[in-house]
Amino acid sequence: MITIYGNADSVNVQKVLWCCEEAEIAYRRIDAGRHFGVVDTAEFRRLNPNGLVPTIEDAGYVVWESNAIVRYLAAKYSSGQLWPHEARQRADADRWMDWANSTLWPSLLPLFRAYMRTPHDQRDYGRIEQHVIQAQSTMSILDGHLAGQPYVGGSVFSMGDIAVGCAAWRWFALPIARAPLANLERWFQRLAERPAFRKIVMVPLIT
Ligand SMILES: N[C@@H](CCC(=O)N[C@@H](CS)C(=O)NCC(=O)O)C(=O)O
Repeated sequence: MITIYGNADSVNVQKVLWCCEEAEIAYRRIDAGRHFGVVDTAEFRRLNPNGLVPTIEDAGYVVWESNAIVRYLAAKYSSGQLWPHEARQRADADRWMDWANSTLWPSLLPLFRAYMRTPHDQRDYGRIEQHVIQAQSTMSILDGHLAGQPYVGGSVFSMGDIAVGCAAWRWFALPIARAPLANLERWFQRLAERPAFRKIVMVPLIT
């Protein structure tokens, strides 16, 4: 049984929870981060000096950084499935995982904050519009990639879809006007057919 520290509505924690559900890894989750606190305690900082979630413990072994956790769990518990064996197939999934953290989420976060983390009467809709344009441009990169293949890493579902899919849900769930991106929408529908995605990720966004 692994222990996952983190609040269930965090985009990064959801990657780990979704991975566990897909790979049928037994886990318990301890609320931490945001209003739950915990991350600033000395005990937690000994696990993760950054004071961030997700952080996991697997029989005394600690991992933090959501994508590193997903890679670790996929390699250990889902080798040949979530974790592609062939080096190039793995790199295909891997680079989109890094892209999710380096490019996709940073382009969605300002929009997410301006909408979900801002009270209704304080929202700046002009600024939100600018954030939507920026995010749309990033999503169109993913759309172009998905023109030639059904999943982020190639022909099968993999850890690559997990890292990207959690952010993509925010894009589709926000009540904003989006220009159509057919390949992206088809991929998202494929994810939405997965019970684990619906259970962990497709939950209402909370402020
Ligand atoms: N690069 C890190 C980012 C982790 C991160 O920023 N986590 C946020 C939640 S999504 C956090 O712990 N924030 C502090 C808090 O919630 O108190 C990862 O991918 O795990």
